[in-house]
Amino acid sequence: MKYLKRAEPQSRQNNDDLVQHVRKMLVDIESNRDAAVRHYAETYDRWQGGEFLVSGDEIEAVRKSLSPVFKDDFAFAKKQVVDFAKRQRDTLAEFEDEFGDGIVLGQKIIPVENAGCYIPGGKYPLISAAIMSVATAKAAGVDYVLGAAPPRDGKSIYPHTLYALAESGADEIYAIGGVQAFASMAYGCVGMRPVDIITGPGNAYVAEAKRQLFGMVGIDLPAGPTEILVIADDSADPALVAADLLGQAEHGPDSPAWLITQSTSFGEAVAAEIETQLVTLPTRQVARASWDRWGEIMVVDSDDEAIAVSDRYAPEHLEVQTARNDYYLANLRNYGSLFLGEESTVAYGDKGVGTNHTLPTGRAARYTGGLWVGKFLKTVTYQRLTPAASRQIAPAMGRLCRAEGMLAHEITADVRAERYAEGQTAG
Ligand code: HSO
Ligand code: ZN
Repeated sequence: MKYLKRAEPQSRQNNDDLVQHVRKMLVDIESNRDAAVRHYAETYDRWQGGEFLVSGDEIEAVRKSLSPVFKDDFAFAKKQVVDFAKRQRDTLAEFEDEFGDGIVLGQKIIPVENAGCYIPGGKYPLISAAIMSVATAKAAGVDYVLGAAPPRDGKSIYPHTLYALAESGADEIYAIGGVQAFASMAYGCVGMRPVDIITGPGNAYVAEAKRQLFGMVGIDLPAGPTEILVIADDSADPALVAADLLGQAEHGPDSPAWLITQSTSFGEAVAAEIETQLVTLPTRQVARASWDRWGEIMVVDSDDEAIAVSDRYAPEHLEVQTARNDYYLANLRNYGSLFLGEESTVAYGDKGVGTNHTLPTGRAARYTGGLWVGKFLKTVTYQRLTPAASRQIAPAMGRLCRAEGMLAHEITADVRAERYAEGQTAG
């Protein structure tokens, strides 16, 4: 493999200060609860309101204020995501079966009871993020879904985001941002129910808060800066590939965009196209910074080498525009979501073609897929035995307990062997 363009070498960041800062906030909120939350909201969100809970009247007013076109577009995206999520849920099966005479084992799928879904403010209000988390949690059957988003101007949530949270099925919506939002959801502050799982992207502080709260509550994914990798050959259009790379580079100055191709001339054509498109791109400031710093163009010798390199990057989003897309689908291993052919593009996935847009970044695609109904569902198991089956397996189970020196465990098997001994009746 050779590089036509390579990312600038990155210096290792020491994030001890950030870790400590977040830890102090969480400890403070856990002990001082609403007073601490209010203090951080006033400091970081310039909060000037009273209640953090958004009223039904405010939601109704927003509903009336938005255009019918936006509402139709939103309804389309939500339907796509919900239909796909339900289809995924249908693949998860409960069962009960006999595993040996009289040994009945089963699996049940049970939704989490309470979920907290956060929508960040930041550079762009990610309206679609409400569908991806809230509507997915509801499709999983979560009883209570709390939506949270930071207030703009210290007062209210961006109207489109508020609408999106309400329409996606949030049971309650709170105008609160950052670490204090996640801590409140986990600890149950400012009137919130304490939730069982917290989801949603955010800045480095939010990511660290989720990491520290994990264990006490569940989390969706450790989502970092968004990434795109494109595998393309000479049959692809360099202008489309360049547009798709810049499409994700606009997210932030730390969003990498990578291209893998077997054709040097194609790679050069994409590089030239990117320069041309950057001249007129309205968000060029961000996209330019991220492309210059993180962008890469790699030339490989074969489809298999393209697959091997791509699997090493384990990209969040992977577009394949080649003459052999099915070969790639069959053989690629590590990615969050795959976009096959020039007709599909990451922005469709981002906004609502139907697949979830919360996906693994930073090579997490090696070990997990993205957010989906399954993240809000628990696969639990149960067992039931006849007296004869209990008697039958007791000796082996007991001996295994003893081999580990776990004698109280062994007794629980021994007493059953005795109780269900042939000729004895239970009771
Ligand atoms: N690409 C982001 C999601 C998004 N982009 C939503 C635009 N809107 C992470 O997958
Ligand atoms: Zn995006």
